Amino acid sequence: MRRESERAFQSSVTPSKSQRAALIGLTAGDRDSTESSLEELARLTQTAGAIPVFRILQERRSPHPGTFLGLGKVKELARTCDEHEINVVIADSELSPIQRGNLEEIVQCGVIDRTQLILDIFARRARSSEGKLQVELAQLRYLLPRLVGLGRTLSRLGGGIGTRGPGETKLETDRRRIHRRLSTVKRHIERVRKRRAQLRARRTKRQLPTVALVGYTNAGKTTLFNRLTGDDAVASDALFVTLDPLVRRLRLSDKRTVLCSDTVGFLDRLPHTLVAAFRATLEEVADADLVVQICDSSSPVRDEHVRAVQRVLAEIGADTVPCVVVWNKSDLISREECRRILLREPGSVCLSAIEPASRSIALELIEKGLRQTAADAHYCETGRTA
Ligand SMILES: Nc1nc2c(ncn2[C@@H]2O[C@H](COP(=O)(O)OP(=O)(O)OP(=O)(O)O)[C@@H](O)[C@H]2O)c(=O)[nH]1
Ligand SMILES: [Mg+2]
Repeated sequence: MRRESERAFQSSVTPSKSQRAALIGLTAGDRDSTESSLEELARLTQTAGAIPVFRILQERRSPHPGTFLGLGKVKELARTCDEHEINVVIADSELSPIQRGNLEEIVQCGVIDRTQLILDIFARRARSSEGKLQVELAQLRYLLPRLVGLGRTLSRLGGGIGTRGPGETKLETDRRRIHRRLSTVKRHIERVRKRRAQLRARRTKRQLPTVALVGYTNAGKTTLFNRLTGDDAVASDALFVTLDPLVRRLRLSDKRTVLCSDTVGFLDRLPHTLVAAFRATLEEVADADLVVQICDSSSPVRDEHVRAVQRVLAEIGADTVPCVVVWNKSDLISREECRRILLREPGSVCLSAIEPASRSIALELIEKGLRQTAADAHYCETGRTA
C-alpha cells in the first residue's frame, strides 16, 4: 500500500523560479544579529528555490500575538507584497496558527515560518529512506498541533515552498491518520537506530576509533571529508547539502585506521523537531571518539555559529566527546586574522580545505586529538574490546 505521506513527497511540486518571497523578522535591539539571521533566512529561501525579494525588520520586544508584526507594519507588508507580486511571506521565527491565519488574510498570500522552510529543504534533500523517514517524523510532529492554521496556507501556496511532505492531502483533516503514520515512522526509525547501534558495536569490537566531522551548514565539512578520505561526496555552496551520514576509512600516519564520518550540518535555532527526528543519525556523533568541529573562519558571525553548534552538540549528548576545532576557509581571511583566531583558541588550526596542504594539517590535528583521548581514557590498554 502506498503511504499517504510518501505520495505527498512524490507529488510535491518544485517551486518555480517565479516564486517570490518577502522575509519578515523582529529585532529586540541587537540589530546586527537579527540582520544576519534574516540574511541566513534569505539563503535558506534561495536553497528552497524561491527568490527573496524584500525584507521587513521591525523593532519590537515581542511578537504581536495576532499578527506577528505590529498592525501598521502588516499593512505596509501587504502593500509592498502587492507591489512586488509576492507569493509567499516567510517569518524568521515560528508563527502560531492564529498569527499565520491573520497574516494570510491581510497579505493575501501564503505565509510560512522558518521551521517550515527548513523542513521543506530537508524534505527536498533527503535521499536515503532513513533520511526521508526522519524528515517525515519531524514534519508530522510539526504539523500535528498546527492543523487548523495550515489548511489555508497549504491551499494557497499550491505546492510551493513549505508545502512539501505530509499535509497537502487528507492528512490534515484526519489527526488519527497522522498519529497512525507517526507510530509507523517511529517504529521504522527505531529499527534503523538499532541497526546503526549494531554497526557501531561491531566497529568498536574491531577497535576502530571514530572521528565525526561536525559544524554549521556550509562550513566545509564535506570538502574536508573528501580531502581526508579521498572520497568525492557532493560539496556545494547551497545549505544542507549533506543529510545522510557518510562513513569512510581514514589511514593515520602511524598506519592506524580510523572511521571518519561526515554528517548533516547544524544551524542556529535548528527546529527541535528536526534535531529529535535526526537523533538516529546524530547518535553517530555522540558515540564518536573524537569530534572535529569545522567552522567557517570567514563568516562575520562565526562565533555565533560556534555557539549554535555547541548547543546542538549538547542537545544530542555529544558535548562530552573530546573535540578539536578546525577554522576552515582560511584563504578568505588575512594571515593576521588567522593569528588572532589561533591566539584566542590555542590547539585549533586554521586551514583551507580546498587546498591540498590542508590534509596533513587536519590529519595531524586528528592524531593529536585521538592521542589525547587515548591518554585520558587509557585508550589503547583498556576496555575497547570489552
Ligand atoms: N574559499 C573556500 N571555500 C571552501 C572551503 N571549504 C569549502 N568551501 C566551499 O564552501 C561550500 C560549502 O562546502 P561543503 O563542503 O559542501 O560544506 P558542508 O559543511 O559540507 O555543507 P552542508 O553539507 O550543506 O552542511 C562549497 O562551495 C565549498 O567549495 C575553503 O577552505 N575555502
Ligand atoms: Mg556537507
